[in-house]
Amino acid sequence: MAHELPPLPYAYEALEPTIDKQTMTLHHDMHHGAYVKNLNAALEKHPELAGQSAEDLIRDLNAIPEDIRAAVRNNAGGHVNHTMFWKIMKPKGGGDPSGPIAEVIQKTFGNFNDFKTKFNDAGAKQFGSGWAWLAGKPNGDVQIMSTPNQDNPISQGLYPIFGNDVWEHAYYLKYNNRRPEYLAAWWNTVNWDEINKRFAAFKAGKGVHEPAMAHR
Ligand code: MN3
Repeated sequence: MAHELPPLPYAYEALEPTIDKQTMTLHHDMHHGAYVKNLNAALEKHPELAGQSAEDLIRDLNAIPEDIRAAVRNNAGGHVNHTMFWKIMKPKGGGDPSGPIAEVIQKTFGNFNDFKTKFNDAGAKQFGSGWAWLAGKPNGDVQIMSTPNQDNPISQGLYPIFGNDVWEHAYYLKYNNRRPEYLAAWWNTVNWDEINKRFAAFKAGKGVHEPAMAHR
């Protein structure tokens, strides 16, 4: 079965003023759309992989045939990352976290402001394109990290609780080269309910299968 571009769960302009309509339109329809299209094109060469979820494909990249490994890494990665990204944002989002994610942030980083500073720093220092993450470790702890390109913590045996896209395509129209300004403003879009759902899945030991996407 072919991978599909999920619809944006709100209007293109819904995250304004933090993220503008044109950026959201291009980012979802063109960039995410291209990852899905290119992933399906790569998989046509290896129909034996057709039944695997995008998460499964990037979980063990060494298991992917070498002739499509880079394409799967970039495009299944891009598909997984953006499918998460749209859902962990929402109109009128932001504010302080609550529930279990607030507790683990306080326990691990001291307080929310220090956590945000460290997370934004990881995003600002990621050279070129990539992502900043809060990732879950196999022992149940969490850590801040960054990845280049469309790499996802799944490929390192970690759980992607949430991440922010620091590719220029995510912010350049509005913020130009001011990535730190975008990183600081982005918290106004965050959907803590969705992040708490992902954190609960991590804590429940559900691995990195997203219920909506796993099909095995
Ligand atoms: Mn992107």
